[in-house]
Amino acid sequence: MTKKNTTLGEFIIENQGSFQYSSGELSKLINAIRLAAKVVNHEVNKAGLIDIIGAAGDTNIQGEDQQKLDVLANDRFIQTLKNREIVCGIASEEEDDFISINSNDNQHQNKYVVLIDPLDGSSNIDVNVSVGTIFSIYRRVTPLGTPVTLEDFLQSGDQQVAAGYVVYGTSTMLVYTTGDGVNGFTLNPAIGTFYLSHPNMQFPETGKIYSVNEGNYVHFPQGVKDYIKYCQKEEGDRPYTSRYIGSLVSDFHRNMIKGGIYMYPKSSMASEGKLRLLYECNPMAFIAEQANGRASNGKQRIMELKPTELHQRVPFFCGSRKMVEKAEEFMK
Ligand code: P6P
Repeated sequence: MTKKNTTLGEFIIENQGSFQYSSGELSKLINAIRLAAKVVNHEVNKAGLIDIIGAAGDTNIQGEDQQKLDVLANDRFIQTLKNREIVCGIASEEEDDFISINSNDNQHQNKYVVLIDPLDGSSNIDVNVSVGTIFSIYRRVTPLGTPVTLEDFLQSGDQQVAAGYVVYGTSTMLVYTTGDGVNGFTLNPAIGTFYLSHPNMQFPETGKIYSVNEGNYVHFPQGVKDYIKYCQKEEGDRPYTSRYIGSLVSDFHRNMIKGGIYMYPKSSMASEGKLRLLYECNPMAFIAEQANGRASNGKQRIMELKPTELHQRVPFFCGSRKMVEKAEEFMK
């Protein structure tokens, strides 16, 4: 077990050998994400001070108003990944199509693709509620040396080599996995260094927190309604507590530490729910499973799903294993 207060940089070097595919490229990739996270953190933390909050006057493919920080975070992560010359392709919530990185000949020799939600929960920015970055990393499946294709991005979550999130909250944390457990690093903003503060993070097997937008209750499928009523019933260790920040990364992070379930079900308003499979649900599912939690679409593991399009949505139930299993029972 790596000792606390190890820096992220030291941790990456110490654990590089344990990663079966490590050729240093993945370490460079995590380091690039570390740098971009610091830059975005700096911008997020002063959002109220300079004119970068509020709508950017544009909308993304999701039809959502792009907040200026969305655009800034997207640009920062894409630029950092391009400059480090370690990926051959990027897909982002803020980009209609994937980006093929082919600025010079050897770019195509890079074997990783990154899928990212650069600033999730951005509608919370103007009201000073925490937001997050979510990233997912795969090895490409098409031949090295050729431009990436959509096939490189439409891989099931079980093929991820790494995934993580940055939560810009009361403190800024980077939490990630390369398939060997989940570790959390807290940024010391005074010196711009991430320190290992939460080694080997694990979801408690069960919990007493449920996170769902109950304003959509009337539109939920009956099984979801029945599970919510189960959470609220005075029986045994219930009623549970309802905690919903409206920022996936924050709700997920709290529930991983305290125990709980996050739900974004389908509804009569959103036939596949709201969250995107590739750059929200798959990376959070990889982290959840690596932390002994569970992530499903209500029927099967999120990471088994075979994606069919870049921005597809899926219903999402994620958190303490026994709570997700109980919710699935109600939805059978
Ligand atoms: P609603 C933010 O837009 C997000 O993608 C997640 O971070 C968050 O949990 C969810 O949507 C909130 O959606 O419909 O409850 O406001």
